[in-house]
Amino acid sequence: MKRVLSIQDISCVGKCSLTVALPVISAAGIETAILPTTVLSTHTAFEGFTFRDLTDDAQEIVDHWKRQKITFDGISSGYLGTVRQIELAEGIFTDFHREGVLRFVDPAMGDNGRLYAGFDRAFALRMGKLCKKADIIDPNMTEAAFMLNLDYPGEAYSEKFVRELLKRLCGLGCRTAVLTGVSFEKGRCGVASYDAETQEYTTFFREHLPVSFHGTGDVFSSALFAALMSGQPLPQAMETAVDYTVESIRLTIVHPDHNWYGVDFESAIPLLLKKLGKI
Ligand code: PXL
Repeated sequence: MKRVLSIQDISCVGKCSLTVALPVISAAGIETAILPTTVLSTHTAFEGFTFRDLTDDAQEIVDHWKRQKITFDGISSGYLGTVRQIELAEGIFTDFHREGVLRFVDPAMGDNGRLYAGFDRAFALRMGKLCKKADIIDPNMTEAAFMLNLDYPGEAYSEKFVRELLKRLCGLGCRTAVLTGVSFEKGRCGVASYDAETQEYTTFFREHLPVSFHGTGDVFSSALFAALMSGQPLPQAMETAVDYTVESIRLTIVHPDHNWYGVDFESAIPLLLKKLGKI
């Protein structure tokens, strides 16, 4: 069984970061080790959330793994709450790298043109530097713009702009960039990718559900990472992750009393397993 490491926070309530990555990647039949970098009462869209920084403990945990000669087949980072946590992730991507290890960075920092609470432009640029350590990154348009120090383009952009943005993202130092939340026509939404080695540009779109939920980026990136670790080539992994995310949203909104803070990714796991050829 493959073993991967997921580095990000635990938001105790909120359906994001580790409470998504752990069940989704495990369901895909991959052993999922975790490194919790912060424990929050909820994700940061709630008012008055608590924030316990675990960076010092996390470093001790990593040092123990090194003494035990523990290795990983894939390493993924998500929301990181401070610059020190970015440095911690950078060290892990360096020290635990071996031939064939997939290094995945989801620079989870913002959405809809705005950074999440507690982040500023300097933090976003620092996250951009972490991407140098990655084989693949999957920002949304907000995160891409902030990492590249560009104005947020809003919803009016061309395909040419997206192609150029993807090349610039690869210029951060990763081989592959996947841009999420891309839409070129009303009613369709999906992802676009660029592989700097093969120079291949790929897109995948589905119907755009007219709603917006926290945590969908984490659902997408967990499924994309799981699909790639399961051996799916990038275009197929993008399809798996988009379809799983859309199904999670669809199954959320069929319940009129659904919560506002996260999607029902749990109910969509059978579809993920089908897309991965497990059932
Ligand atoms: O879903 C990304 C995410 C992860 N972790 C925390 C967050 C968010 C988004 O708001 O606040 C703590």
